Amino acid sequence: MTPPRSALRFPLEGAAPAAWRSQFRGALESGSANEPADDTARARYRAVFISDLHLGTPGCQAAALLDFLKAHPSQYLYLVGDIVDGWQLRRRWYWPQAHNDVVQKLLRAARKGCRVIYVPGNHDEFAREFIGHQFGGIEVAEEAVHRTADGRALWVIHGDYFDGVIQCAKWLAYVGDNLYEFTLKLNRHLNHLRGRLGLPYWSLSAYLKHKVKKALNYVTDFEVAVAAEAHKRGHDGVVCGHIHRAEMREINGTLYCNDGDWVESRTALVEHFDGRLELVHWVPVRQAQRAGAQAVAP
Ligand SMILES: [Mn+2]
Repeated sequence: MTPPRSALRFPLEGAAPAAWRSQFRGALESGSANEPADDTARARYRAVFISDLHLGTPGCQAAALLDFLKAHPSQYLYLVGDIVDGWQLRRRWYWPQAHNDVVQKLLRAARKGCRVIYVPGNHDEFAREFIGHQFGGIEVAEEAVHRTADGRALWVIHGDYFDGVIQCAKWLAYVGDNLYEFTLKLNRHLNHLRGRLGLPYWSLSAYLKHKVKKALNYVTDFEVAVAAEAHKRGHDGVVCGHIHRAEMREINGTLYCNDGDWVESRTALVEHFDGRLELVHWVPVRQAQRAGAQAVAP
């Protein structure tokens, strides 16, 4: 499957992008002073893969993500698409300080010698215009191949090229996106209530999507298609995101890894120095303290 290169357009036009650009420029320019001590720590992981941060939306769990990034310094950091949500920023401007902090953290990692590779997704397809370029030390690539310490070749893509709905009828994806946004809103209120009752975080939208999409066999079809394409291209495995379902398993002899998302499940894929891959489900510090440092079921 050859990804089409059409319909690449900078989606942010008008007042919002001016604000975005000035904030973003600020993020790019400031920073060399007052570097926190955590950056001088040695990398604890060989590689970290994250995707579907959806910065620029209220659903993005930026504070938790920042904690995760601080706790997982690495030699390679792959940003596997849907990092900034251009679709939603175009509709409504939303860019709190925590989202700036995440961008700062990524730029700082690149400055400190971490190789940061950004593979844009469908929500940040505006970044596909910058493929082959780099900004602040972050390389933008249409796709990448990561070689693990134990010699495996992993194809790194966002995954939206495999999504028939998005590829064939973009308007349908937009409608789905609005519904999704509503579910996330409901989810936040629900979890606010759960928090007051002392209950751990529970993802309504993850639950619904699990039920609905599983029923439609969407997830399985996606996983099988991505793994098959990776095999066809001669890779040992694939790392993708897009469907917001963290997973790591062999599919017909090819390793399929999905690093999940930072809207609902707060998940990442990490590679240890011996080449071992692991899915990390990040529990926010405050919540971990409340729940007695126990992992929360998805
Ligand atoms: Mn996506």
